[in-house]
Amino acid sequence: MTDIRNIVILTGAGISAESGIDTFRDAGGLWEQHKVEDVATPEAFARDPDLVLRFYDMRREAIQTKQTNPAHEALARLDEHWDGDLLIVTQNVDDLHERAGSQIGLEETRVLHMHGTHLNAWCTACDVRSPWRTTLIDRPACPECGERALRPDVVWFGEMPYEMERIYAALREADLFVSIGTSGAVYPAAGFVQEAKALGVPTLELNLEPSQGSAWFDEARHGPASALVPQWVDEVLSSD
Ligand code: BV8
Repeated sequence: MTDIRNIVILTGAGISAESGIDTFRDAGGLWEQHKVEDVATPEAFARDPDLVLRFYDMRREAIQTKQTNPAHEALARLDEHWDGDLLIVTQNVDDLHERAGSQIGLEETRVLHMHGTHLNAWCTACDVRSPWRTTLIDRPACPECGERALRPDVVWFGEMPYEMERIYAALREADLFVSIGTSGAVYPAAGFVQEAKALGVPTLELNLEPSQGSAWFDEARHGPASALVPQWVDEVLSSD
């Protein structure tokens, strides 16, 4: 681990599982309760906005009752002490990375929500994103333009994820790519390990079980994130 300066970390629902936030595919995960195509697509929002807004109101309220776990906290520690480049790309729409202390006070955030966040509302009239912690089902007015045209600020299936250029640029500069708590089922995130491999970047998977892309990783460690991530961060910081 000696000559590692720039690290890109991808996180998924598995890193927040031990905080009590449902994952997508695990038994009882969100997909069982709600078919993807019914709630997380622009078509579904056009067809039945109440169903979609209730779905996100429920999740937005739920994440605000959850706490960070040792995996989030270990990445915040790495963020604080790592003087190389570090980018935490999360597929999660919860704010547990930030609440654990990642990125506080830095000019450029080191946590990137490629699929958006529950804690913003996005106005489809004036295109402004406003911090939001309550419900959208009652069609509140946009704080900026007053229009009642707010939607969740999340990337739905068929929509382009956020900051893809910044992610690919960080992968091009990376000395290590680490994937934590993700099944590798959803693209383009699931393709980052192949991108890293093509760039000759060493890759590490930390996951409860082998993910769909497990075979692409140079090294894979399986177990709960709350154990694997603090251990890996200790290794990295002690090698620095
Ligand atoms: C797009 C926000 C065009 C909303 C989400 C190529 C091939 C096939 C299909 C496609 C393709 N390219 C695009 C597609 C279509 C589609 C897609 O991938 N479909 C899949 C279903 C086949 N992708 C898209 O539509 C994307 N947009 O392609 O736009 C484009 C793209 C690029 C360039 C040009 C144009 C948009 C996808 C984003 C959709 N929005 N979320 C919301 O949250 O409601 S996706 C959502 O699902 C999450 O954000 C995340 O990405 C995904 C869930 O996956 P995970 O986070 O991995 O969670 P999961 O439950 O699956 O797994 C949990 C893992 O954790 C498991 O492995 C488990 O073992 C592990 N685990 C559990 N507990 C623990 C643990 N690990 C450690 N410790 C524990 N305690």
